[in-house]
Amino acid sequence: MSTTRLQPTTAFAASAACALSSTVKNHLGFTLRLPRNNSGFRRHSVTRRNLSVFAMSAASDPLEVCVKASLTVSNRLGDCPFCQRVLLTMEEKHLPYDMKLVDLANKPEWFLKLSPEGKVPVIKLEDKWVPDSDVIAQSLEEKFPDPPLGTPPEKASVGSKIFSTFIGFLKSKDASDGTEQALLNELSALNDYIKTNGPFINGEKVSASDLSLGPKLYHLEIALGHYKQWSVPESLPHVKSYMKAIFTLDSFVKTRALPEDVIAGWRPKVMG
Ligand SMILES: N[C@@H](CCC(=O)N[C@@H](CS)C(=O)NCC(=O)O)C(=O)O
Repeated sequence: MSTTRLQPTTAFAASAACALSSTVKNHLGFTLRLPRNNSGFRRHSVTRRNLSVFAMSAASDPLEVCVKASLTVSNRLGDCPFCQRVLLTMEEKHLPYDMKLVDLANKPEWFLKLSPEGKVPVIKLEDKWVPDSDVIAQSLEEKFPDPPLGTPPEKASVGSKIFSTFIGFLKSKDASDGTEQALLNELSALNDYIKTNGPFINGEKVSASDLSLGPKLYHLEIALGHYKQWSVPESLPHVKSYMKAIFTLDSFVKTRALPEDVIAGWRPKVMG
């Protein structure tokens, strides 16, 4: 098992303690569920002493997360956009984490035991291994609400068809089958949306929908550039500025895949 311990980009110890303290503040007066050894949760009535003890504990106990390993470089994060979404969420919430790199071409027994479907990402929360980036992002939001990353429901589906239309176009062998136009229609809708609501989907601040869409747009840019010599047209400047705004976040730079891995990862789909 390859394990890589990462600290969030910022001074995590202070900020995570801070984040948990304010989480706790939001709940003052209630019986709380607070982290124990990173995995279990047990109930505590709130006292000042408990707060500082458990804020420290949450700051120093990394979350365990299984992610795809690189196909091209040993002991490095690979090219799964769903894994990057989870890592981005933890980075933006200043949560420390331990990455367990999984070779998906040769899944080890220990991994299949905790992820019977054989998929990444999976994360250990309250002593249970939780799969699926949608579920994981939601769970992290509930357990670590500060800083809040939720996207309002009416904005949550912005850009949600881009990934499937990108894959359709990438796999297409017929230039006139409409797959390029289908992708352009979705990107155009995003362009209009960002023009009036940007720079991010929820306005000034990055939110959960950006952390889901950003890695997919990264794959789109690299894979279509490589396999189809295609790029987002100049006529969609707000998509371009949106991509730049996400791709230059410290959290994104820290968790992005190597372009070579993105290219290698899509090869079977393009060739198949
Ligand atoms: N809906 C899942 C999709 C996860 C997924 O498909 N992960 C891929 C890697 S990008 C995987 O683990 N595939 C299994 C395999 O390649 O054998 C999520 O959002 O987490």
